[in-house]
Amino acid sequence: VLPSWLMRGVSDLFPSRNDKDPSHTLHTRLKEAKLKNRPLRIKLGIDPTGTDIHLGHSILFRKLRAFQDAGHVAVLIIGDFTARIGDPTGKSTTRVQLSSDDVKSNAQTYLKQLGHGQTKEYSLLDFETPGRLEVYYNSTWLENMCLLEIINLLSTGTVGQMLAKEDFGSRYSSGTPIALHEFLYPLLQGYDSVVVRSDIELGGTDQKFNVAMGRDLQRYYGQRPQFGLLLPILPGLDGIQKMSKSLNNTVNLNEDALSMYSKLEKVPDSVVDQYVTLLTNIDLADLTGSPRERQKAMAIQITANCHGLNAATMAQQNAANLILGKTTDTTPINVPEVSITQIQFPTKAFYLLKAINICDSSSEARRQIKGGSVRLDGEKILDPEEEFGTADDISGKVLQVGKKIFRRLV
Ligand code: TYR
Repeated sequence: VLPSWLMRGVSDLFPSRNDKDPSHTLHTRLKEAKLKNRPLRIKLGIDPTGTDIHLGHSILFRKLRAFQDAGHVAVLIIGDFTARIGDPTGKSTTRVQLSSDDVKSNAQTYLKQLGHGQTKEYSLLDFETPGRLEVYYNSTWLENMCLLEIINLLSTGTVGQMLAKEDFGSRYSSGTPIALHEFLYPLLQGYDSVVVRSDIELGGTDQKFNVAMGRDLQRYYGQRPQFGLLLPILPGLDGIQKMSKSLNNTVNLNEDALSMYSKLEKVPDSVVDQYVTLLTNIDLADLTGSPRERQKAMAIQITANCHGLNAATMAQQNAANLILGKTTDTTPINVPEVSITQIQFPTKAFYLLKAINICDSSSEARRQIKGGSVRLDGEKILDPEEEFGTADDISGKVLQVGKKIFRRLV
């Protein structure tokens, strides 16, 4: 009975029913909200530990946005304080604590990527409609918490409960140190829920423990506990491991349309349905056609979400041209890289072609250049003796020979 936009892609909703009060389901809370004309408060916290937001993160923001569009209040928590401790979830060792400056500048780039300063059509979150978004930095209340309050917080959990959390448990049994401050992380995240009076907390499936901690603490502070709405962790472009910057299998929100499209068009068939469900509003039943067509439809829609349909269609065209070997008006990506670190600069164009093994001999290289089939970032090179002064002059550019050979110089 829950709306389909709400349940789309959801892997866990808890509690589904409260034994003590069976009427207390998310359904009833939504109904009550409507009746009293009091929107629900949907919490999503993000620790600004890096600079880029990727599609994996965007699943949660899309869900948050769906709640905004349905008239609820998105409560975005920038975990500038929690980021400094680092969420121990999924980690096998204690995390390095970040400096407050790093965290502050990361937070700014996050807000920009979420669409701060843009109209709501083109941004991930609705920053525009009054009353639909509250943004908090959790250092506001966590930084100056007094010891007494911290002791209160600590008194609500037990060591056994902490060790039952999978990552702590396995570290404890394998003798990998757990620093005491790491136990504070779930409690601080839970305390955030108390401060913002959240009704629903969104998170990845790995956040169940932390979200449940929020429920306990809200109860302790005399509030109605939040619901947890958990969404899957997105597999990365390899289709196997989770999307993560450290695994180099991400698509970042700030990538250009061509780069985004070309990466997405190539994800393994096995994950296309998940991408469609979690990152678009396309109905899977409407997605007919060959696996290749389905993949393209997914890639174009996700690219369009970030860049608009025009840019996405153009990216699709450019990507196709790239494969056919035509030149594009945009710098191609996903071309094999070749190192130019061994080359002595200044160097001449014909020598470059030979040095990176595209041409077997200097004379062949000269011939190719004179014949007009060599381009650097789309621009024809016509003089074999053209000189490049330093590696910086050509580094990052794409060298093309004929219709099929592309190399990115690095
Ligand atoms: N622990 C969350 C994560 O790593 C981030 C978070 C931080 C969530 C503070 C909520 C919160 O209140 O994804």
